[in-house]
Parts: sequence; C-alpha cells; structure tokens
Amino acid sequence: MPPELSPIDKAKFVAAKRAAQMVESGMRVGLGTGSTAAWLVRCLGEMVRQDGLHITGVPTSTRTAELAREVGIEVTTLDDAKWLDLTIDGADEFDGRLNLIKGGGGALLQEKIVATASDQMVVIADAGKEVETLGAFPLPIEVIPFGWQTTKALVEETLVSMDVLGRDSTLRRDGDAPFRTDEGNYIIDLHLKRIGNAQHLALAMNQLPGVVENGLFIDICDRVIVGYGDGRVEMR
Ligand code: ABF
Repeated sequence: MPPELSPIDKAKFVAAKRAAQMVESGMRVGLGTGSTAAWLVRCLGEMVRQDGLHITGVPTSTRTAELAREVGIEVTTLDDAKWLDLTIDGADEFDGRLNLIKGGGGALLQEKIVATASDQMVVIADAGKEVETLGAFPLPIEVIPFGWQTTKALVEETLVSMDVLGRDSTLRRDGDAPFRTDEGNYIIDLHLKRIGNAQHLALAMNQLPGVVENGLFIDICDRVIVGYGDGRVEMR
C-alpha cells in the first residue's frame, strides 16, 4: 500500500486492490473512471509490469485511457473487444439493491455502455458511498447541446410527477463554459435529495428528446467492494 494515504484514499485503494485480484490473464476488462477506478488501473498496471498479467483494457473515458497506457495496460476499443469479461468502476452512491448513481466525473454514458457490455460489473467504493436511498448526490443527465435549455425545462417539468424531494437542476460548468463530456455533450445535474422510484425516473428521463443518458445504473451492478479507512474491505 502506498505510504501516507488519507483514510478516504486508503479506503479507495483497498477496494481497488481487492477488485484487481478478480482480474486474470486473457480477460477483456472495462476500466472505470474516477479516483477509485484510477487506483484500480494503477494496481492492474503493477500486475502487468511485475506479475506478467496480460489483459486488454477498454477505458470508459479519455483520462482513464491515458492512465492505462501510462501504466502499461494494453488498451483497445469496445468495438474491437466486442464483449467484456469484467468491468470495474467507481460510483457516487450505491443502495441496498446495488443500484447506483454515477456520472459525478461526467463519464456516465461510456461507463453505462461498457458496464452493460460485460459479463460482470463490479463497483469499487469507499464506505461513504453507501446509502439507504439514492438521491443525495445530484443525478447527472447527459444532454446534447442543441436546445439544452428546452431540454432542461422539460426535465424539470417531468420531475413534477416524479417521487423525488427536490426538483432543482443546474447546468454543470467547467469554469465559465459548460462542462463537455468526451462526446461533447452537456451535463445537467438534478438536485433530487431523495429518489423514491429510481427505475421509473430513469425511464422517464430517457424518454425526453435531447436527453442522451442518465446516471442511474439500475440492475447493472453485480457486486460492490466497499473499502474502509482502517483498511477493511467488505462485499455487498
Ligand atoms: C465514476 O466514478 C463516476 O461515475 C463516478 O462519479 C465516480 C466516482 O468517483 P470517485 O471514485 O472519484 O469517488 O465512475
């Protein structure tokens, strides 16, 4: 374990390290995005360099692709890999049914495509991500830039009939400009506080013209590896 890790980073590291032990030579592996997934990529890179692990990685963002190449992991595209044995990724929240909120890092679209193109999807997370009910973390919605303000208004109008506590939404910014995803789309963050019916909300959001994808991962995650600041790891 790297020296001098803060408790939160130690929690992320131990979860990532445990997940890396699930990876075997010959696997096609989806590589997640975010700081916890970055620990996974570093762990796998060490296994490639020191233990001769041979895997093909499919990254879920350009920044993960850059890190994977940097640590020596062979990177390919999902189109070339076609199907994956295992995807390991982070999350912003997970509940008792292993439903997730993802997209805090803005990579939810590629993450969801890669996760659903995998035999197994494993989330690695620090214990602070575990919630009773999803929604305290703002739910990211990816929208195309064309007519985004109309789309935002449609989203808010749709929320009126949803089982949620809050209904405010904000365009995610990157300094003075709108944040852009790897596909050049915008992100609208929904401040819902509590999501009563995640399945219903996810379906309603993706029906709206202009909405590309939402950050609710329903019935996609197979297992969560939870890391704690004292170095413990638990499975959900
Ligand atoms: C990524 O992991 C995103 O979907 C999610 O926002 C992020 C969690 O970030 P971190 O691991 O840095 O807490 O997959």
